[in-house]
Amino acid sequence: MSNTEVKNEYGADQIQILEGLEAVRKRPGMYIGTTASRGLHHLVYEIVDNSVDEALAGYCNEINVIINDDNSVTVKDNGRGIPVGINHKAGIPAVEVVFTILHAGGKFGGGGYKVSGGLHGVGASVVNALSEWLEVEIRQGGKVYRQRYERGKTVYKLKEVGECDKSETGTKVTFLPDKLIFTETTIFDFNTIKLRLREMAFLTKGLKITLRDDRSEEHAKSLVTDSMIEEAKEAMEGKEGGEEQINKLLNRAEEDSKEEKKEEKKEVKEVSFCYDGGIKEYVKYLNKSKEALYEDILYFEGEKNGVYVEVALQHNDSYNESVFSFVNNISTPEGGTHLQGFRNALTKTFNDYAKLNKILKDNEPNLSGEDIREGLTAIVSVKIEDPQFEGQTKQKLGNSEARGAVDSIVSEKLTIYLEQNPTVARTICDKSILAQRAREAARKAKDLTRRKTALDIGALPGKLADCSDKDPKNCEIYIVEGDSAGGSAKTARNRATQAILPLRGKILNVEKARLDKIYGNAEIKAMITAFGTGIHDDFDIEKLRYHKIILMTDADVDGAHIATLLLTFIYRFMPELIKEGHVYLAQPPLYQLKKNNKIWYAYSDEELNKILTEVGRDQNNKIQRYKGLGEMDAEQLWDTTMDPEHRILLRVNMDEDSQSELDLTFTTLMGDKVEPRRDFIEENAKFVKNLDI
Ligand code: TSJ
Repeated sequence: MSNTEVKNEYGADQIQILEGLEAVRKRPGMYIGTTASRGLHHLVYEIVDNSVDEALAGYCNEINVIINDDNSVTVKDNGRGIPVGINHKAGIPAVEVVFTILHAGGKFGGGGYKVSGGLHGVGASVVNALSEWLEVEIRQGGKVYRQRYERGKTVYKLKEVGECDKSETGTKVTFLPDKLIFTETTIFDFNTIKLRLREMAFLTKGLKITLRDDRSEEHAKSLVTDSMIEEAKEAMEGKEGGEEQINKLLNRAEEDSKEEKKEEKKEVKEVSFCYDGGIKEYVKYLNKSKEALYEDILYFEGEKNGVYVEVALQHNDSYNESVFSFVNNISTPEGGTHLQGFRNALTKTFNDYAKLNKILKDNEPNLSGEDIREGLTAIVSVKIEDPQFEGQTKQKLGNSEARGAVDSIVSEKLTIYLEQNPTVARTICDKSILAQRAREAARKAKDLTRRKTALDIGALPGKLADCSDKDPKNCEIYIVEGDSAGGSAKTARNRATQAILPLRGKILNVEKARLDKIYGNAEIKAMITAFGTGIHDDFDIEKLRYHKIILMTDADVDGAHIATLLLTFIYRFMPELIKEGHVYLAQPPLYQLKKNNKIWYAYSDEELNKILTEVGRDQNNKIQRYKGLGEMDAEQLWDTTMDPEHRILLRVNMDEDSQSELDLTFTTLMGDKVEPRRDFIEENAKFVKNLDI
């Protein structure tokens, strides 16, 4: 059936519907934030959220996600199936409403949900609008129904295509993201989707989520073909902004043809997650590379004023707080009222307990929230009917009823728990009191650094060779391992824009040290004062003195370890520097090859082999293996690693979508336990090589 016929049948209403989805295609950013890789992945989460809602409503316990060979994605659940009956308001089947009317989604189902997930309220219709095509198949009442849409427009009416067992119900959606919209990439990343699905599974106890990658190697890479371009030109004929989009596509096609299609060995890619313990297992997972202070994982749940609250927590022997909060299964990295309620409850309940049981004397100062949260791993998850998201990135919960609900449920149940488990209670109180003392000592040490920074220039560390340019945008600072390499770097540098800060030996592992020790550490103090931003609450990115912070360490295992220690420090104390893309890793070469007075540098064994093949493997080749930066003279260091014209810098990235995973990365790499670290390094060999977080 053609679109004209649809219009005739449903009249003015339908025209408005089509315009609605056109708006999504015109300004996709308004609906999914970005049309880069992140927005692309949001399409998948958006569809999966609908199935998770069905699971939360109690009608679905299995979701399968498949990345197909043509780069389309299939999401299938065993729920009730989207209703196929006519929705009387719209005059079309409810399922068609879901896919063609903006902001419809799950609320159309009649019974409806108490809780609607959905990324910031964006629905299935948005995914439909931004897909080249989308097909939905529903099993309900012994029948199989199907409907197809292209770029948001109905291709044929919902039709019955077969029969099935009555007990077999569910929804299957397959969609192909539109290359005209996602001009940067339409290639899904298995790992990115995997992390989100694991999080979903942790947050929805008992739900089994499977992810499978059915792509052949060739298709796992983005390849724009001639036929795609032809098709795109046709579709964009005469459209506003069409030319620009076509050009982007052409550029991508060019990039594709340039890039060699590397042969990667492909293993079977299927993962499955199911956690009957839900967030309790999440906390266990996050603490797997740490020493827990007690065996129990505390778990409280309850409902109050329409807010369903779930909290799981356990302390470990580290000094970091790893608390992650969620609303309707959506991560809230900026926290909000639910997190405030949790913190209030924790502080109040532990102080009451400590005073009542004389662990803390009446005349002693209260434990601060930070003291109690030292070494705490926790998940705070609330489900609420009408979540209000606030803040710059809409990642902060605003509903005030959530504060009270979490506060009272946690206070009440934690009080009972502490009464019944005095040993655990005592352990946490003792740890908090130690934290309180350390914090007091740290405050004194920190005041010292702070007073010095107020004096600014005069306070800069003695070892720092600063640059003369005072505009941070032009400036970079090299953090260099070892005095001798530091010396070479000082000679080699461009004095106008490049500052050098040499560090001596291994730097302090901040995962394993209390604040007083951290603030007392000379290398850390030097970095804090040189960067100029301050840390934690005092952090101010406007005060950053260099827009590039470049970590330059030896290209060996020790060097990689030092780089990781430095990154850990920056991640824990000034994460914004990483988020804003100010942190880089220098890439010194591994080899120098000399032949007939010509010099080549190789940054990997592979590259060395390539050069050798090109220049010939003669006897008179002189190959020097650099064991450390110190073996290079100033000129070599400049040529290979510091000259902005020739050097390679790796920018350190941070995947904001998966905060808890990143936290785990650092604790695993820097923690005490050897087993999880070895597993991690084996699983993530790439990370250790590139240190790309
Ligand atoms: F929305 C969607 F298209 F993106 C989508 C929805 C995608 C996928 C893969 C699944 C779903 C979905 C929707 N799974 N299950 C449901 N359930 C309903 O829509 C539903 C079923 C029955 C009733 C009822 O009250 O009887 C209500 C609803 C909302």
